[in-house]
Amino acid sequence: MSKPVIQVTLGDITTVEADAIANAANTSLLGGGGVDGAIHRAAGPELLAECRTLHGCETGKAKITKGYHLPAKYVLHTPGPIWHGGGQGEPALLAGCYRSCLELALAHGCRTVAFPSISTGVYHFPLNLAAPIAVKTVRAFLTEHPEDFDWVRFVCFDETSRAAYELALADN
Ligand code: AR6
Repeated sequence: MSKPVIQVTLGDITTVEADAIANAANTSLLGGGGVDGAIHRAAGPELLAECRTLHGCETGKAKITKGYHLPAKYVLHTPGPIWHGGGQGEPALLAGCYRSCLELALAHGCRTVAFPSISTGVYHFPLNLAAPIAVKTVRAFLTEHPEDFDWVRFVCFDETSRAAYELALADN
């Protein structure tokens, strides 16, 4: 088996054919704006119905649901940290999001996983700090589990994000 690869693309994560896509959720897991809203719209109302059974999720952790009308089989819902200046454990919490999602993906036999840029939208985590944390955490997890994944992809919604993740991938 060849080594799993980390990719960066520009696009809409709701169209990605992966075993699992991550959702930058909030702790209620009951939907919202941004990528969360887009995922719920594309998945259909069954997604919210399943989310209601989960009773929320802590920041930095993740919970899994089916993907319903999405091309992805599963959704990994993870509430990222809201940026408060960096002194409230935000970096460790953000790393926890990526790790928790990959742990769940592994437990469910998902070999292909796509992530949006967690916390860098309305939660205002600085992109230049978030991208290296994301890349480093994913890379460390894949190194620990070299046989279990084919690819992990960062699906960026704008060119600025794509450039930040490309840079982080090249630097790390
Ligand atoms: N595909 C990929 N990325 C997307 C898409 C999409 N379809 N739509 C937006 N993005 P945000 P957060 C990008 O605000 O900062 C919600 O209301 C977006 O451009 O979605 O973690 C939740 O319910 C940005 O780069 O997530 C929470 O309350 C990135 O996704 C809160 O927002 C994350 O932006 C979470 O805030």
